[in-house]
Amino acid sequence: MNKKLLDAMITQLNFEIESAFVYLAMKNYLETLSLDGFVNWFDVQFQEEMAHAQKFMDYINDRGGKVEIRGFETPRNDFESVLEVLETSLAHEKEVTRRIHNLMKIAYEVNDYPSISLLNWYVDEQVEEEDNFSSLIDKVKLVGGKGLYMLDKELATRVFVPINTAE
Ligand code: OFO
Repeated sequence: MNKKLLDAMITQLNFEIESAFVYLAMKNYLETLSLDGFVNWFDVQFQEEMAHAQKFMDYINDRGGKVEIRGFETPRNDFESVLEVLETSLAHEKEVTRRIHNLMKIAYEVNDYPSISLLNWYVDEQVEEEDNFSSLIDKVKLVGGKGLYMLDKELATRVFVPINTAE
């Protein structure tokens, strides 16, 4: 694999792991509010991010590259409200999207067609990731404080679906 593309992909897989820990910290903040549905939803989000990282790792290994696990920033552990958690999440996903698009740009520069094919999956996934959080923000704004309990029940039903069967 092209060295620049491989390095950018390794950076991205580490950012996916960092994303997992961003959501794990949020999950533990939500535990303090006893919002079990939100806790479940963010736990699934944590698992999804680890699966995103794993998908990159499997691909790099398949292409004969060497994965490196790097350090990352301590995630934010305290928030003012559920809404702030969700707005921070949406901003985070927009940053992930920007990075995935940049990765795709490099894959095109070096004409790496298998990587372009792989990255198409992530481009589509990011549309869903941003939509998930913006819909949740709309719902929380709509129901306000009292309706949060009902929304919390709805979020308790989210289950983690492994990537291969989700495709
Ligand atoms: Fe991996 O998509 Fe969210 O961060």
